Amino acid sequence: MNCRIAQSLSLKIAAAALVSAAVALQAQTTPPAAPESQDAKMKWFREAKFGLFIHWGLYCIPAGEWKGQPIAGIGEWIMNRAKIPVKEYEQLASQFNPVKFDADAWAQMAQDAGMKYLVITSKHHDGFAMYHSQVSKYNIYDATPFHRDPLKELAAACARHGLKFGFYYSQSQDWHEPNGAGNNWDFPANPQKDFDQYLRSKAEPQVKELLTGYGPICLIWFDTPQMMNTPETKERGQRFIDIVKSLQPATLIDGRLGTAGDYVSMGDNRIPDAVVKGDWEVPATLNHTWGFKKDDTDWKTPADLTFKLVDIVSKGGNYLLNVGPTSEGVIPQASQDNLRAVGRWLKVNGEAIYGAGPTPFGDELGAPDNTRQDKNGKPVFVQATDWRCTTKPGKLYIHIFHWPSGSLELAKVNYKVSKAYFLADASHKALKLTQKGEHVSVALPDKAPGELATVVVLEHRGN
Ligand code: H79
Repeated sequence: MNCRIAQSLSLKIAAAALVSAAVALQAQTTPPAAPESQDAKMKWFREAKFGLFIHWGLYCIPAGEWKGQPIAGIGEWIMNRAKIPVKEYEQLASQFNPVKFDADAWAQMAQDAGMKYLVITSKHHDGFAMYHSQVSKYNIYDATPFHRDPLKELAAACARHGLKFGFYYSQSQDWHEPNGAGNNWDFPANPQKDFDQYLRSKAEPQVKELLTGYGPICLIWFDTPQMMNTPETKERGQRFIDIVKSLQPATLIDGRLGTAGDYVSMGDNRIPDAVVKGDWEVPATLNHTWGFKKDDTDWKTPADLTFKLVDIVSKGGNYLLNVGPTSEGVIPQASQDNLRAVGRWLKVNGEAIYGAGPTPFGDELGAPDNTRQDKNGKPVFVQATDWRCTTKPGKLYIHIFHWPSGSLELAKVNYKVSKAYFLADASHKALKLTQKGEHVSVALPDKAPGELATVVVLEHRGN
């Protein structure tokens, strides 16, 4: 090669390398622009309605059994429930080699299920990081034969599939660290710990890693805010808020930081009885555990899952539904099948879910039974399950779960309904409709035309 050309070429390459290094550096140091308002920040979340939660960690190896004994309770708590010493639990890492893990297959499944966002455990209470952390060697890249960063692969796969990507991070409990909350079988009890030492040396720097190395993070899902949920300890939560805001101001913070986040997290598997205003989410399981347990095959049915999704949306919330992949890196087949069944329903009926608002009614949700009291002395709420209503401007979507004979009868309809049709009917053929004041009647065929739930659209004017 001509020497001058070679020289200028290598100069160009050097210049290009400098520019790309500068761009990379800029990406690291200049945070993306903050959303213009809280409404703008929440927009995708309010549209999404349905997300995939993934609990994956070392606990999927024992899968609910320790030294031949089944350990009761949720699978990811096995270290705590069986009081497994750190030195023993740590050894699971050397066995963790989930070679069947396929990030695109997981993202594809979430997409098939009609889910719009995915939230995965980057570190659960056991303290093991499921990504390549520089802060602690106790991570899937450095401490296992797998020697890959599955969260990096998943972030890329989600981007390819148009899914938003977020992290669960257990900020308070860390049973691997002497000063992390929760482990009192190897270490001193919580009040004797130097909790801020743990926060500053592990949790805070790891959250920084997660918000810099994995592209746009739609939300960060903190959990169990022990030692950071009182007025005196609020400052600890604020430090996490400051980190998130400085690195990715568009990232939402869930409701379990200990300090108010961007939305409310309901209790695990807790669906409220009535409409709740504001932004909220129900984290929920498909069986009775978050992390994989080989003996738990008590799966919720597609009909139940569809009902719960519609129920939650009709009350104004989001549904974050969990899978617990195995130690091979596979999402249990029953979980996949049941989620895909919901996805097929959503393919037809998604208009009534994504971006939909809550019911204007409320009586269809159920009523308290004043003759029976729960353990708090409150009347037991008896849920009704015949139908639910979701809304968009000019439209009521009536999701029918128990098919009535002859007609759908709705009282208290405060709108002038102009047309009724099945959402599944692309031709929008009008159903026979009569309205007398606030009473609306829609003639129905003998059998439900749809599976899982049939949606009748009522178009209206006014209000
Ligand atoms: O990540 C999932 C759970 O591991 C986590 N939140 C969801 C999203 C969670 N952490 N703590 N809790 C839920 C409450 C835990 C309650 C129990 Fe237990 C754990 C009941 C049985 C095992 C603690 C230990 C209370 C009794 C024994």
